[in-house]
Amino acid sequence: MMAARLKSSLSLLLLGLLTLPGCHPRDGRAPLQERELMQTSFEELDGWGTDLPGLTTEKAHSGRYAVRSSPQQPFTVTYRAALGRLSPHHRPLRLTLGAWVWVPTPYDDARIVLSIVPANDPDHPLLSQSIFLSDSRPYGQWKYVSRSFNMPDGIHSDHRVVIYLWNGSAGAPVYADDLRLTELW
Ligand SMILES: [Ca+2]
Repeated sequence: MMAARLKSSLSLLLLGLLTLPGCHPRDGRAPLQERELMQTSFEELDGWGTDLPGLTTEKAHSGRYAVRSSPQQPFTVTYRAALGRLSPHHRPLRLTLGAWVWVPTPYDDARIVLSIVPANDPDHPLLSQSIFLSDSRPYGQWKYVSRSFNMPDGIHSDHRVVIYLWNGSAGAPVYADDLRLTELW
């Protein structure tokens, strides 16, 4: 009786383990996992000089600092990193960028831009796409936005990932904080 119950429990346990996500290797490979490539709350930029356009303490989702775009300061401090430094052993297939943003109204159509550019030719990006910050509610408070970007053919380790907040045609300041860039790997 006891042995039968134990056996039944073991079977259930095994069944549970087999149905857990992550226990089914895909074609012999480990399951895809999210890997963090970059995250910033902008706190660490404090004290690094005056050439940090848009860095502000007017509003923040975390800590004291965020970035702010406005008609007077349309481009904010820019993140640049070589793909080969972010993903040293492979070419990423898809990147996901998430951020907390503060947008006053649906008409303030600022955006966070993600580009992949040649190191020596930044004016000719292989990819340049945006998260449109005024497309979703709420307004006048912090909200989370994210978007995934499929990597174009032909990328290599020397290409740069470029990320910044851009004012677009917004008439009032827009804020962003707690940016996080990940890949599925
Ligand atoms: Ca912050």
